[in-house]
Amino acid sequence: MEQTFIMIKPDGVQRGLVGEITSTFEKKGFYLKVMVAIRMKLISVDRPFVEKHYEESSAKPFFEGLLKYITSGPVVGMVWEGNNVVATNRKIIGASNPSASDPCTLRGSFAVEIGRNVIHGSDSVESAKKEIALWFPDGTVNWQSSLRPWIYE
Ligand code: YYY
Ligand code: MG
Repeated sequence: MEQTFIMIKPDGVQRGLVGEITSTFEKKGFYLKVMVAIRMKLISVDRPFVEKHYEESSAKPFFEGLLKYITSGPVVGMVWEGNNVVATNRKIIGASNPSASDPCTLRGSFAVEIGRNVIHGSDSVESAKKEIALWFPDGTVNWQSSLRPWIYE
């Protein structure tokens, strides 16, 4: 099954949105593959790590501000699994700029400015693989929900 990488950014952690964001993906029918107690990373990431994570944006004018923002406090890194999870989670997250995000998306509901947009989600299956390998080099937990047949045909 397809997997995606999700990061709750420092503002999402500070503002107490970890539970609500996680719950949104759970209720949709996706599976958290990096278990909370065992391996969910509540970590502060350093500059070289964030430079790698956002290497595609390294030439952009907002890159320096982005590095400062993402290294400003703890973040939560997660891997979610499900059919079409990459594209679906991007829709649930909403447009990069919250002022253009649909109001029923996470960014549309919880964020105001592009530089404090609460959450990251991989933008393709290929970048998801790259990001999962960067964040979780030891791999993810392999488990199956017993409710799976009620959500997946
Ligand atoms: O994938 P997504 O997070 O929606 O946007 P990207 O275009 O990949 O940019 C990454 C990140 O950079 C974005 O979430 C906020 C920040 N950013 C910014 O601060 N100012 C911009 N003009 C564009 C992006
Ligand atoms: Mg992106």
